[in-house]
Amino acid sequence: MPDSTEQQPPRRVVTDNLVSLQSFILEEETRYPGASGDFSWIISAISLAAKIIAHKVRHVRLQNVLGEDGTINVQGEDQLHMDVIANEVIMRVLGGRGSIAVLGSEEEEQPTILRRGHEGGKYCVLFDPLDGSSNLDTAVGVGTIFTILRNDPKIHGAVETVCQAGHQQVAAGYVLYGSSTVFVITTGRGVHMFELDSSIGSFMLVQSNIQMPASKKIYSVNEANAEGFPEGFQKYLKWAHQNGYSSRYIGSMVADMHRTLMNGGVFLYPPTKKHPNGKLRLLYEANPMSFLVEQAGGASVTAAGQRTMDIVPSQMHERVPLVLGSKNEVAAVVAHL
Ligand code: AHM
Ligand code: MG
Repeated sequence: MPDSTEQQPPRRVVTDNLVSLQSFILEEETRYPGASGDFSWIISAISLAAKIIAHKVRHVRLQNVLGEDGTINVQGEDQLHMDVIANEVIMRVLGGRGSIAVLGSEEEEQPTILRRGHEGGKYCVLFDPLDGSSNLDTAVGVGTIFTILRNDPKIHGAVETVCQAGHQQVAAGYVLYGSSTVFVITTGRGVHMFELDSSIGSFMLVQSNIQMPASKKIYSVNEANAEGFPEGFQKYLKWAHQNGYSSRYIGSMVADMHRTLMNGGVFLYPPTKKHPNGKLRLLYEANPMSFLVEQAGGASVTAAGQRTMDIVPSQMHERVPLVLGSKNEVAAVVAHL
């Protein structure tokens, strides 16, 4: 037995621990007694898919995967090679995870049922495989957006299963393939950011509990559509012009939202002549971003001023006009609507 009076070496306190996405999620799961580890398997699959897509995105020219695929998706949009590749990668990686019941993608008309009823499957995953892909030919940042929902085995249809209000999300996040590749996630306990260290193949924690500034005089909108915006949005823009606001618009939602999350401001996609319900899809674009923004202290509403995450969807690909970002900036838009 060591003598307890013996002098111990000084205890070292490490405050700048290196934490991978994998270990962060495993740690999160230990907070839920009886957790099976299924959830961390799904996040680990998404991170694997993200690494494969990040590699492809970085080499689109060398691998000759720029340009159109010659196919059209359910939204009537021309699919690019990279849309199809990113979708296939996520489908193949997530398809092997036993805890997933249903997968839904922007690129596919119907949700894919992996297992039902007695076959199990606790979760559904919905995603936009490569948001902003039309920017790839100019090497602008693009991203993958995802949301994880619970599967209710009592609901029979796959579409009905995934048509859940945003406040029911279990987790949501995005991966931005920009000048660096970052993975931003919330499980309802803050927003955390990981950066891909490709030399070791891991996403490493670089910022936890991200909080966005409550105010920042920046709006992000495709202002070329302004004539078709409802009057309230036009009034807001006029007010912003008169009040010293700056404009930033990349045209790639993940990149625009990442800047908004980190620096503050407001991102808008109002109804336009071409898209009377806005362009962005509720289930796999608006809801995940809204969950992240609310967790970071911001707000997200529709053109009618309703909380985005309270909308009960009726279709997997439905669109919603969107206003989200810093709390006070969203309030300033709403005041004009
Ligand atoms: P996508 O999912 O087909 O790539 O379209 C969504 C993208 C968003 O990334 C971006 O915010 C928006 O379209 C830009 O639209 P617009 O060119 O009308 O401004
Ligand atoms: Mg998209």
